[in-house]
Parts: sequence; C-alpha cells; structure tokens
Amino acid sequence: MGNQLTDIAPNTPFLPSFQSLHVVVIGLDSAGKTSLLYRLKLQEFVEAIPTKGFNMERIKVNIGNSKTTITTFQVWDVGGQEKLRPLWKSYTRRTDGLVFVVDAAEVERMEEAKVELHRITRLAENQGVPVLVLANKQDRDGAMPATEVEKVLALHELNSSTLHHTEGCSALDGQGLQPGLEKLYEMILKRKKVLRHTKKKR
Ligand code: G3D
Repeated sequence: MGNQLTDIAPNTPFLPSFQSLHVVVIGLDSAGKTSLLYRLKLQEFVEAIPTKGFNMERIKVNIGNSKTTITTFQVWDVGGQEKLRPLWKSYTRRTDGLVFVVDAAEVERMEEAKVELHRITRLAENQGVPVLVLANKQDRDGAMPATEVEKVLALHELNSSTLHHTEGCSALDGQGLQPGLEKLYEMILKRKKVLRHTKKKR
C-alpha cells in the first residue's frame, strides 16, 4: 500500500449526499490491516507489504443506504512504535471512527492487543470515538470467534460513552468486512447525533 492519497473514484459526484469520514485503522503488526485495506480498495486479496509506521488511503465505500461515502482510512501499527506516537496523536485529532484489527488466530498476542486498545481509546482525543474491532483471519483454523475476542479484549471495560462492536472477518475472502463497516457507520451517526444534541442544549 502506498503512502499517498489515491484514486477517489473519478466520477464521484460532489452532491449533497456526499459524505466524508475519517477512520483510523490500528492494530498490532501483522494483524492484517494492510490486507484489509487492499480488500476494501481493490476487492481482492493482495499479498501486502506490512505497514511501516503508517499509511493513508482514500477509498469510496458504499455504506449507509448506498450513499457515496469517501472514507479516508489511515492505517497505524501500534505496539513498539514509540517514536511515532507523538505523530499519531496529531493525525487522529478529527477521527470519526476507530477500527482495531486483531489476528484472531494468534491467541498468544491478545493480551498485548488488549493493552494497546485500551491505551489508545483512553487518549483524550479519542474519548467517545466509536470502535469497530475486526477479529481478522477467520479463515484460519483455531481463529477465535468475535464473541470470544470481545471478551478477551475486555470491551465492556471501555468508557460507557464509547460505542463499540466486534465483527469476525477475513481479508482473504472479504467476509465480515461490509457488515462491520455498516455497524461502524451506524455508530458514527449515532455519536454525531448525540454531539449535535449536546451542543444545542448548551
Ligand atoms: P499489517 O498491515 O497489520 O502489519 P498485513 O498486516 O496486512 O501485512 O498482514 C500480515 C500477514 O497476515 C500477511 O502474511 C497477510 O497475507 C496475512 N493475512 C492478512 N489477513 C489475512 C486473513 O484474513 N487471512 C489469512 N489467512 N491471512 C491474512 P505474510 O505471510 O505476508 O506475513
């Protein structure tokens, strides 16, 4: 995956139905972040060059009643990236949603993933940002199902204002990706509504 903003569909009509969202995709190295992004962008499985630090892609996805939604996906490796953390902070300031990718077949790294997930969602700038956990590599033998991943990552311990959802998926065949994104979209809309409502009240 390249480091540039790439091909917004050339015929994208900039009409009122156009929406632009900024989603940050995070997870430990090798969780499958880059592969999932390629799957979304190209509708195929591509042997990915692992994320080094961060990558950014702008992709047209049809979510929410097929409205055109241009989503900027920013991909970050977490864990062992101390030098990049200050950068990550400045890039995630206007995040609409967080996608946390885990390798559901790598049970031994779940604790590490849990620590990172909770650390990131606790950051002041991420307070209340909806979280979609993608339990990736469901095609692999022994992959933990979404319900199990949700428990192991202790998602119930997230701040009560943080909407979250866990979906099993596979970058290999694309299963689970669309339903996961639909859910994220729903949560983003819900949060925007709540924020608008609180603003009006002030
Ligand atoms: P990252 O961007 O999170 O670091 P990558 O992870 O997208 O580079 O993926 C890491 C490895 O997992 C890659 O294999 C990739 O092909 C594989 N992978 C990603 N998603 C899936 C999946 O859903 N199913 C299976 N079976 N493999 C997946 P290599 O061998 O190149 O390390």
